[in-house]
Amino acid sequence: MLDKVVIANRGEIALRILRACHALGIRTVAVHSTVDRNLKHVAMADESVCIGPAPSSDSYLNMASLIAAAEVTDAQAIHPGYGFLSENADFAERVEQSGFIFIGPRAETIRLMGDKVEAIRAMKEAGVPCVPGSGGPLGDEAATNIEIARGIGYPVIVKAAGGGGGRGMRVVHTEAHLANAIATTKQEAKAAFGNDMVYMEKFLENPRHVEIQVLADGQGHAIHLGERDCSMQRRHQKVVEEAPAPGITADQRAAIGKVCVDACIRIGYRGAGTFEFLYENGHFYFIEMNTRIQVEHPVTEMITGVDLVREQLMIAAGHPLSLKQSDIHFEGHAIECRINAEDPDTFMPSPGLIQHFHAPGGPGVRVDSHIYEGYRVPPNYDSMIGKLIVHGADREQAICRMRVALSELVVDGIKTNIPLQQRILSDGGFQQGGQNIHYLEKRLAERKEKSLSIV
Ligand code: MV4
Repeated sequence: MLDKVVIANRGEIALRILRACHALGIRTVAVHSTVDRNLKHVAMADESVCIGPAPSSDSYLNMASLIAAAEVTDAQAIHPGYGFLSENADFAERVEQSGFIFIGPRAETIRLMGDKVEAIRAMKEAGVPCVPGSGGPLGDEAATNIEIARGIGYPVIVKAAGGGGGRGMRVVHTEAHLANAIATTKQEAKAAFGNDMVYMEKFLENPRHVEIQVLADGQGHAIHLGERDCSMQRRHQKVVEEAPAPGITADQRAAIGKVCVDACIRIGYRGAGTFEFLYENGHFYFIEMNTRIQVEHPVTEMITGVDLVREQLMIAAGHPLSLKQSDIHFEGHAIECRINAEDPDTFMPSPGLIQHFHAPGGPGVRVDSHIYEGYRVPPNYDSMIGKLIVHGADREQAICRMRVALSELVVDGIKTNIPLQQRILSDGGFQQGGQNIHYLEKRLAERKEKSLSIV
């Protein structure tokens, strides 16, 4: 087993990784910025290293400092968590070239999935269903691009190969707007990602976001852990996630799961991974693959009983997967509410001192959070301060448990989105289940209209 791991992250996921390490008897090194010396996992880690000032560009994104932290503490491996350097192929490469284990896929795999054109090409080749599209980068010839769009049928979406997660995309409804949309998306992509390559897909108007969790050992074994529905989102930020996805049958799950597993084996995937699909009219369409542990991984853990971070550590230590597909059973329903330090109506960040904190409890209730009374949420990072996760025998029970848990949860001193989460869990459309990616934003827009109206 690994003997010492550097946790190259902060907040709740750093704490989550620390817990998985300690449960395996692995010693931990917390790295933190100057404003983060009071993080809970820093106090709990076996060792800690200050890696720089508050701006993440000078600390959590500073590759040299992170590798130096591994060197001075004589650690064996680096866990990148999510965000920051977790999907940076150059970092993974530098970590391994410095003689440490990068807890994640091979750098080459991260690089492949970072190029959305190449990722789609590889997945299509591996038999994964993709959105009808250009099947490659768009060239400069207007007539050819018009032909491609006609072949796909409007509306189409132009996406940057270097984008992902909602950055660098443009919907085109008519031929008259095509050339301009391509040119503008290229310019933006060049500025944002240093790569002006773009591609085209059929624009699906009302899909759901359904993703498949996989684990692979890079030694020829892979399994899937079912799907999550992440359609409740605002501006590409997920707000509520759940597993399983409402309405997906066991047969559908097994079929799309097998497709993902086969693709993992084909590309020699190693570690935890997520295949992102758009789901519309009973069909799955691959859009991107994430090569990191994801924020919403707990809902999968709750319905499968598998500790995904433990599995990441075991795989990184070189163990072949100990779980077979036949060991994976799906039980009940899990929901996760992201808890953010932000105004529940305006979404403005609300950092500051936590004066009172009470965590909910009871059967099937899990709190993944690093906050405590007296902790000050710094203004420098993402506003997520924790996740509330519940499990129930079915979706209805999970919703009931989440509503009770939200009512018990107290975070005083700063504004949080807890009131928004309570409204979502009480919403008829959410309770019905299976809403598409536009549902939350539509409901929020309706509410805003009503609050502005004097009648
Ligand atoms: C799409 C799409 C519709 N059709 N691609 C946004 C994030 C990035 N991962 C891909 N995204 C989309 N790609 C086609 N061909 C709609 C979206 C999209 C979306 C996807 C998932 C979750 C939320 C979303 C919100 C707006 C648009």
